[in-house]
Amino acid sequence: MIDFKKAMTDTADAVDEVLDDLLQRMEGPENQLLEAMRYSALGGGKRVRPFLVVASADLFGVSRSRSLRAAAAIEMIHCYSLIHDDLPAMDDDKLRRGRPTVHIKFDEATAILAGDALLTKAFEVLASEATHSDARVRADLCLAYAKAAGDRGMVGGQMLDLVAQDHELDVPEITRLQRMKTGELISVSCEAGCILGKVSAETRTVLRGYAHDIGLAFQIADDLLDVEGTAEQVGKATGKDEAAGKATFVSLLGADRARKQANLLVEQAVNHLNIFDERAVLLQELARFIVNRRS
Ligand code: GRG
Repeated sequence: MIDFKKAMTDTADAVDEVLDDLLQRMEGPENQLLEAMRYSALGGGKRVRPFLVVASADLFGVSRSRSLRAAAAIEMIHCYSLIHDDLPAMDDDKLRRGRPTVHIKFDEATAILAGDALLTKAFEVLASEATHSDARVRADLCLAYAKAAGDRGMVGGQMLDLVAQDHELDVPEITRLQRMKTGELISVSCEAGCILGKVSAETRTVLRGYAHDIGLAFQIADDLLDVEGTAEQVGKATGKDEAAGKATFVSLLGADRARKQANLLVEQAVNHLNIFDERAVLLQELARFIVNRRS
């Protein structure tokens, strides 16, 4: 039987090793930048996105030496978004992954630069020959990551979120916002496995369906944790959405309906992968983990 928890831990350890290697300290006072990048990227986290990259790449027999680099790159982009999201100009958070946020541990300017450098580093890693010998694959990876992280993806979603503070959003609007802000990075994590494996458009569509459903389920679970979790459990401040009067899936649907919707999405995600038989068990387990997680 497949041990999902062990697979998660093993992948997290392997990604940490690659991140440790890619974010080497340097001589001189500018090393403060590397310390801040390392503090963020090597400071825990569930490593859901790297797991998605590795598990989807495994489906297509991609070597770990390649998939772990694409996994490290997605975690760098995710960490950059967390650093910038925690800044006083955005969410103004002091706690992340159970530790002081980067601008508290270092300072605001260093946090901005550490985020910038993690984002840039991710593309350096993707564009490097060590990630894939085929230049077309490397270009496709860069394009997909850029689209997911940029104005039509995560950053655009963050802008929508900021603008939304002035008016009430409805469920379709929240769905679109979250799809961009959180969902696109989750989707591209699965897509990376497809790009590395040079799979057919049909296979890519199957993974896209799975990623779409777990992305929304992930966000609903995050909204539920914000209402039901404690800062100690979750590793970041909770109750923030309600305090800010922010519309979320939970505020609009109520906790019970939101939970039912998340479970439905997970079952749908699991079904998408049935064509892979037992080869996709880890990805199916991850879908269930996403709604049952406590942090
Ligand atoms: C500031 C450019 C910029 C973007 C911000 C993704 C994002 C956009 C902000 C993160 C803040 C947030 C609470 C987003 C909602 C869901 C989410 C991405 C939660 C954090 O991801 P996890 O749970 O965190 O995977 P760990 O720590 O486990 O990696």
